[in-house]
Amino acid sequence: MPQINVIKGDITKIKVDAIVNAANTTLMGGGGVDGAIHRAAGPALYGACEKFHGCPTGEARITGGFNLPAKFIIHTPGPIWHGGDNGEDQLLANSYHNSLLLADKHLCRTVAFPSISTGVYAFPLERAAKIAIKTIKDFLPTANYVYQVTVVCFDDKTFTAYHSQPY
Ligand code: AR6
Repeated sequence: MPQINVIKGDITKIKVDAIVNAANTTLMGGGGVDGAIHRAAGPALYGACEKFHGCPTGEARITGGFNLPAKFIIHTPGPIWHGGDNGEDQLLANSYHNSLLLADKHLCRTVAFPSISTGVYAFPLERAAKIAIKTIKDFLPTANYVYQVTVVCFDDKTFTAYHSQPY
C-alpha cells in the first residue's frame, strides 16, 4: 500500500530517493528551504541549476543530490500568493503533481516534500496543506515507482496543518 507520512524535521537531513525544493523561477537559490538545500548540497548544485535557465511556476526540474543524503533534488517554484484568484490553487497542485511525475520517471520510490509556498510566498497554510495532501493522494495510485511520500514540516504549526488532513 502506498503511504503518506507527515513528520517534523529538516528536509536536508532526510535519506530518500528525492527531496523537493520550494524554489523560485530562477532556480538559482534563495532563502528558506531553498537556501538550506543549497548550503547542504554544496556549490556544485548551482552549476547544475544554471543549465536549466529557470523554470516556470508549477513545473519541476531534477538534479543530483550532491552532498545531500537524497539521490535527487527536484526543484519546483510554487506560486506566490496574490489573494487566491490568480490560479494559485492550480499552480500549487501542479508543483506537487509535476514533482511526483518527475520522481516516478527517475524510478524514485521515496520522495520528501517541504510545505511549498507557505513561507516567503505566503500561501495560506491550511489551504496549501489541503491541496498538497489531495494531490499526493490522487497521484499515488497512478505511480509506477513512488510508494512513499513524506511531508517534512519545519515548525509545529505546519506539522499541525498537514497532520490534520485526511492522508
Ligand atoms: N526543511 C524543511 N522545511 C523547511 C526548511 C528545512 N530545512 N527550511 C524552511 N522550511 P519557503 P516558499 C519551511 O519560504 O514559501 C526562497 O527564497 C518553511 O518553514 O522556504 O515556497 C525561494 O528561493 C516553510 O514552512 O518557500 C523562493 O524565492 C516552507 O519550508 C521562495 O523562498 C516553505 O517556505 C519560495 O517561497
